[in-house]
Amino acid sequence: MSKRFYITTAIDYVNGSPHVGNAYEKVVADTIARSRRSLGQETFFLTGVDEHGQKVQQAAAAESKEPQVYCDELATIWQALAKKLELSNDDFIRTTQPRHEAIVKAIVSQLHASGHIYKATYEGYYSLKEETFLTEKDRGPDGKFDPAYGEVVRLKEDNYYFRLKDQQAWLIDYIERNPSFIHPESRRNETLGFLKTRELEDLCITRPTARLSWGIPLPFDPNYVNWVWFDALVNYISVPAALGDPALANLPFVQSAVRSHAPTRQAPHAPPAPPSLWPPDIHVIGKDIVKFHAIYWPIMLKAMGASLPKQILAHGFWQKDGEKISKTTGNTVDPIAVADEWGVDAFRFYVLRELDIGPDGNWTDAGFRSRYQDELAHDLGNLVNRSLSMLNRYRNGVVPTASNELAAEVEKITSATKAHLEQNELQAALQTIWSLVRRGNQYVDHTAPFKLAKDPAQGPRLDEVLYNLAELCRILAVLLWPFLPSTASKIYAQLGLNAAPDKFDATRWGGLEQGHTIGTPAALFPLKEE
Ligand code: ME8
Repeated sequence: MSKRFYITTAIDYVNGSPHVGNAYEKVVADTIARSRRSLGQETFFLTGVDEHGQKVQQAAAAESKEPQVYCDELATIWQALAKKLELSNDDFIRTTQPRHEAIVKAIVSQLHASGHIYKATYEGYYSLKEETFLTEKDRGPDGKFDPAYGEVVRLKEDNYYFRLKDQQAWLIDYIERNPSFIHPESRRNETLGFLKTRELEDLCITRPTARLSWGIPLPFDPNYVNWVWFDALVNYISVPAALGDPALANLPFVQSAVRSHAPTRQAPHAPPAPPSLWPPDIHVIGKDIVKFHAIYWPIMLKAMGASLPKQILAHGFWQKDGEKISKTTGNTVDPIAVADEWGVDAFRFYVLRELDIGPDGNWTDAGFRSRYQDELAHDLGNLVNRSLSMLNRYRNGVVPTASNELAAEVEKITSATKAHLEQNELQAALQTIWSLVRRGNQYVDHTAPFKLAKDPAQGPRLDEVLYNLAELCRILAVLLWPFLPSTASKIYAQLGLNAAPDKFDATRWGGLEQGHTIGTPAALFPLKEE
């Protein structure tokens, strides 16, 4: 069976409710997944939640709840977000699921047995907030630890360590030989700079149960649980392994997990034949966790004997009104509330159109409203509504003889859009699509069908114009489907088409047939009172 395009998101900590940054990442990954499917690639899209670690244990304690009870409640909220955002994910991982825990345990056991993990005593500094050990090298020029580390305490503790020390050279070489491994280039340079100027320290991958109990137990030492990152990163491989990915079947940890925890196939919607997924094509993550994905994760995979992901795609951070998003100050954007008020596609459109994948972005309510009014309601909504309303009014909704007046222009735009989709250039793809939306409106203004309709001698010309407009709307639906799935489906329904607009091939001119009767036009993006 051929390998599917395998795309993942970071798994969110369930220590609070989702904000625009979490939702943006999921929408980016979903749009890429839908684009690939539309272009004919079999695709598997994985997202989920990260339930272990100190942050979650503390959040549960703050609500006087057992961690598992707390996680079950929060997981429901995050799954509802995935639904609300219309994510087309094929699976949803929770790191407390037995299928995941089995693989994490099998991996640490394998790495321990093969000498990649050893026990040692540490004495030094520890950041409670970041759950990480610090060294003198982590002090800034002023001698202090970065405030991002929060409270830093002295600690003496036995723990297990994963060997990173001698792994630097091959990783530098790998990143240099694979220019698209870390994208965008700024993050690649940052990672290479880090690797070339600092020596990697072995990584502490356990926490004593006396200090932190909410984690996956270390199978060979009951006094420890796995450090949350060593558990979380594994999600990307635990799901394919649990689904029976043939590309992973020969790895020792997969075999031992299957032996001790069979059956591991627990995904509710697992297809009958195990999908071939490994290695991942894209890990979509935020810029703050590049080190974990571009340094620790490849080294872990090499030690496990698994091949490396093809790309780490790091997006920027959202701010709100120029300030950091923070729940404590209330400076946040609730994606569910936005989707409820304006429709999910308005949310998806704003974040994808506003921000290219890489730089930081700034959410403003004024900016959101103006994109809604200008680009969605005025440009797109109007084009579709007037095109279909005129077809109804002047031709009883019956598609006239085919005409290809706009075919060449449309073909240029569709191939440019395709090229952008193949490069994951989502913002540029939307800009390109909007040039077609605007061309459509200009065509209405230039051809003035409402005037043509008054002159019976212009009947054939009116037929041409109406055909071109209806066909343009149909093609726009197909182009928009990865970005605005509901809107695309609504356009198809208004055109009276039963199929889904989910195959890029359908952008070929001439899909609407003469004599076909369209459905009922309705406003796609109703204007709101100020
Ligand atoms: O880091 N703008 O979880 P998390 C854009 N559990 N993206 C943002 C953001 C913002 N303001 N704030 C957060 C974790 N993100 C780990 C991941 S993966 C094996 C484990 C992004 O809940 C952040 O960069 O803190 C990350 O990609 C995702 O949201 C989850 O963040």
